[in-house]
Amino acid sequence: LWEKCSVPEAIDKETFQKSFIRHVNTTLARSIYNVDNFSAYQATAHAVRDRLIQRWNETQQIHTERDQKRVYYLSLEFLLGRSLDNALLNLGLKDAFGEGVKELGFKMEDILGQEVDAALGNGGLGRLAACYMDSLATLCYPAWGYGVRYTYGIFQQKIVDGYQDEFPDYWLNFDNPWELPRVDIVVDVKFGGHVNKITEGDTVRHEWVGGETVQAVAYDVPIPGYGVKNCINIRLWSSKPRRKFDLGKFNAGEYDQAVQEQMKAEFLTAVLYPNDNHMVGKELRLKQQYFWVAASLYDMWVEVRRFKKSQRDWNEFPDQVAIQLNDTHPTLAIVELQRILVDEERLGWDEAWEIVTNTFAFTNHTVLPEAMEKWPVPTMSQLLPRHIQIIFDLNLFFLQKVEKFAPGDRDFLARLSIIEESTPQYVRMAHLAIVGSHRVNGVAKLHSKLIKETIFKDFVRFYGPDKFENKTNGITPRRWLHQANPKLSELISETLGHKDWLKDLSLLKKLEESVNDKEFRRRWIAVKHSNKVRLADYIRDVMDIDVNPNALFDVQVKRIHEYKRQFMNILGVIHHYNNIKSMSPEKMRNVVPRVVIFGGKAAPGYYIAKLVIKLINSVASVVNKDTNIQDLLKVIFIPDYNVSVAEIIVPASDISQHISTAGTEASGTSNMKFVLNGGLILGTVDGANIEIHEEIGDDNIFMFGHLAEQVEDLRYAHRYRDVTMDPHLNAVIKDIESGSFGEARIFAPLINTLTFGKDYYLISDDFGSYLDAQKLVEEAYKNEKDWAKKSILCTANMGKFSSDRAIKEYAESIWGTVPVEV
Ligand code: 26W
Repeated sequence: LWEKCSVPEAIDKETFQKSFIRHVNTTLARSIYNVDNFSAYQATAHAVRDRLIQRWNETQQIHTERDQKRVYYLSLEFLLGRSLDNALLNLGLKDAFGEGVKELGFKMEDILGQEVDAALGNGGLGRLAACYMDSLATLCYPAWGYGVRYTYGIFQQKIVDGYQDEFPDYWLNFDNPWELPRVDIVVDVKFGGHVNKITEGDTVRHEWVGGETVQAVAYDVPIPGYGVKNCINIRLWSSKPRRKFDLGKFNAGEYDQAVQEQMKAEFLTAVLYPNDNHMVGKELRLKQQYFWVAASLYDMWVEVRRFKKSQRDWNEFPDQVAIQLNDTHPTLAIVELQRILVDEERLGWDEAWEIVTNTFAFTNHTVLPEAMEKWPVPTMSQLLPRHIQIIFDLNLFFLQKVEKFAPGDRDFLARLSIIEESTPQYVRMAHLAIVGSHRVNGVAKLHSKLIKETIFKDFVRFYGPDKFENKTNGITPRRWLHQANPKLSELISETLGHKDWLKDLSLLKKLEESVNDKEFRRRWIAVKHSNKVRLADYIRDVMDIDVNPNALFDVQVKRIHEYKRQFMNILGVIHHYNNIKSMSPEKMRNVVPRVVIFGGKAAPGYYIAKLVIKLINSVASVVNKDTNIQDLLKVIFIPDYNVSVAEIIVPASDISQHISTAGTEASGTSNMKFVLNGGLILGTVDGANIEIHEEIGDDNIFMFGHLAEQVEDLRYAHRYRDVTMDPHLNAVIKDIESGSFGEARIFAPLINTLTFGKDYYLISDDFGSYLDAQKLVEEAYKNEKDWAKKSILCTANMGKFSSDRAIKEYAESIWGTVPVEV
């Protein structure tokens, strides 16, 4: 019966159409004569989901049978975007399903466009987690992700009068076919209460009692591998109240109070905090973190109990389980595991700690001081009274070792301490994460070097350098080339004669052999052009502005942040605009028409970042209607930048900007996406730009600006000496101040960051070389043939930046896990 009931794996058009119609009838309860695009999306999604679930089941079963060491990737963010197209491609169903819907009177494109993004993340860190899940599945590792099922993802951005406005992202409004609710998997998570110290003979144990309990309900999101049957899982936790509501109050007629507890509990996972690279110490955020971490560890515990039955020794736990901490957000997991082992399993402290530290590894994603998580001790004592005791004990034992290592060096001790001795005291989460992990890694070569020399320097001295590693980030070529750029994917596969490159990106290298093939170059250029037309259409649809697809598309899309210097970009645009305006008609003929495209969200409380958005839009509204400059310059701010918008923008870029102040961008991953799609980059000597440069060579990238090792001195000069501002920059500032782009007083706080603010991000220092680099870009673009060669060589040399390479490195040198293929 089991065999007979199984959903057919594939494949052919008719089989798909049957399941499509069945879902229209049963799942959607509609007649086949009443199917709009959205219903067609739902029916298609459910037909795919059936097959995903089958693979999911099989994978989980086999991974349980084999009982190999597993990886658990703990991330407070998974920025998945849309799932349908990705699932169709990874399962190899795209062609059959495409023909199937066409015959039924639909266009696959329209159907795909119905899906709302799963936007459970802010930016780099969340999207990295999503790419890593794709690689873990594709490479067949026994792995799970654990995260939070936010009711509201990252806010939706609208631009009103040039300003950013935020709207709630109620992504679950309609049914979500990509999750499997596990109503039977419910974990109690406790907050507050107090700790009883119980002495039994000469042993002391602690009992955490009282407090409130919130329940965590599991929702599973299947992640299919590409070209394999493996389908792994992301388990997302949603909060709900333990009791329905207070019946006593309800019966007394106090209805609102009766449901209060319920509402409070549901509030816990209601919203994703929209801050990227900036710590805001909200108590609810700490509660989210513990809630998620406690539920996840308990859930892994089910596995552990399974092997407890098999009489294995506790010391083997780290041979069975590897837990990767995606930044410091899940650091409480370290404390929670120690608590479980000591208080509940009654292991000795040192024995427990040995197990804990061998289990965890920690990835750092930023060096910005304002992004470092630290929590006030009083807040933590209230919410997690037992955990704060454990943290203080851990710190005591840790500092005793430090004291032995550097006797009498009180400053060293204070710098390393997990507790910051201020009023109030704070728990430094990064310190806790380092002390509780066996491995710490940065996300690009420069970043990993910098953390060893700056923020974690003292830890390197204490532990020695071997605990600290580099794992340069990567991106999945399945979504970021095959799916986002189907035409280029096809051209590559045809040229190489296979699709194996999608699983081994280093095979792209062979494209180099075609670089002098004129016909190949022509087709390469044609693909880029059609992607630019696709973006131009999108811009017309959402903004009602026409842009010329033959112009140079110059793109900067990413979260808006001072360190990323979108401000420098728009100041450069003003300079360029004024330059064109001053030209004679003959000179104008030499100017390459340019469309400068911006996109990205600012954290709602980040005043300066929001002003940058306003300035961009103000400049756009002046430039775009200035007929004197013909069509030589257009400025576009694309609203609500997200994963699915990125999939349209990335393949269409000629040049993209990654221009952070040296030493501030840990890695960047969109830089990799652009270059993989044959877009050149204009970048600073920062993050992964450096390694991209190493791979693709001097001729195919535009690098400029000061180096990380110069930054400290430059900042010192701004602070204590008179530094003359770059003259071009000065002229641009004067222009803004004269009201050329609207009321000058609006932008005064922004301009003050350059003058009174001491230009912390060194815009003045890099402005001259930035303009020079832009000139080189313009000159190079005039030579279509050479530009096409550069573009091809970019793609051909991006093998290193596949997330498959990154995941293999993690598996081999940190986790010690091996693949188990279904
Ligand atoms: C506590 C507030 C907060 C929230 C998010 C602090 C820090 C974060 C993230 C770690 C910020 C982030 O996304 N960092 C980015 O991580 C990417 C993936 O490694 C890198 O490519 C980016 O350079 C880095 O900014």
